[in-house]
Amino acid sequence: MPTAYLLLGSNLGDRVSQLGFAVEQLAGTGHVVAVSGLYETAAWGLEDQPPFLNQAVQLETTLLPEQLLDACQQVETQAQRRRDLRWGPRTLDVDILLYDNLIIDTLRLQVPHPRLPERRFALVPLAELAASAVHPGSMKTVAELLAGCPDTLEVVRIENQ
Ligand code: A4P
Ligand code: MG
Repeated sequence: MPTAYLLLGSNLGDRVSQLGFAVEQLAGTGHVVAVSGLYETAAWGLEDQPPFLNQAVQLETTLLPEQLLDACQQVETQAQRRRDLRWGPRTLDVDILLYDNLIIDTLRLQVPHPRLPERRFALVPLAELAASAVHPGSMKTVAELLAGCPDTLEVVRIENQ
């Protein structure tokens, strides 16, 4: 079965519950093999907003990439996610980081996630689950991407589980 790595993010409302809700919902779309710890990071990109909690999820699924994106967006909608500002605050964001070793570049979906190599908040939780997975864009491992990541925002594991 194909393996996807997803990144959950939340910086509005009860962040921990919303990430838990997302994992529960995703379990209905395949087999959740592993989840990372929860990591807190200041907002990247649009800085004037509350800090994010992020978590990586390893999912085995028979959904094709576009179907998985549909499922991710459905989970966001169920968490009352509103889409008004790019990179703005959100109750829940579910992004596809990797899907097997596929490279996808359509209007609606880019995999690997195009900003993965420049985001410590995504690489740190992903490395907890899949440090030796190869990023098919650069052919580097996740650990190598993390070692070369220019992002200086501190990613802190929170003790909540
Ligand atoms: N899309 C294309 N490829 C993908 C993919 N691999 N996974 C499209 C998910 N979606 C993908 O996303 C916009 C469109 O991207 C979708 O309709 C889909 O067709 P969105 O979630 O509606 O909007 P967005 O999230 O505001 O935009 P974007 O550009 O996806 O933002 P990012 O990259 O998700 O960044 N700081 C910290 N510390 N932690 C965070 O989690 N997240 C963001 C959002 C900014 N700063 C952050 C964090
Ligand atoms: Mg998103």
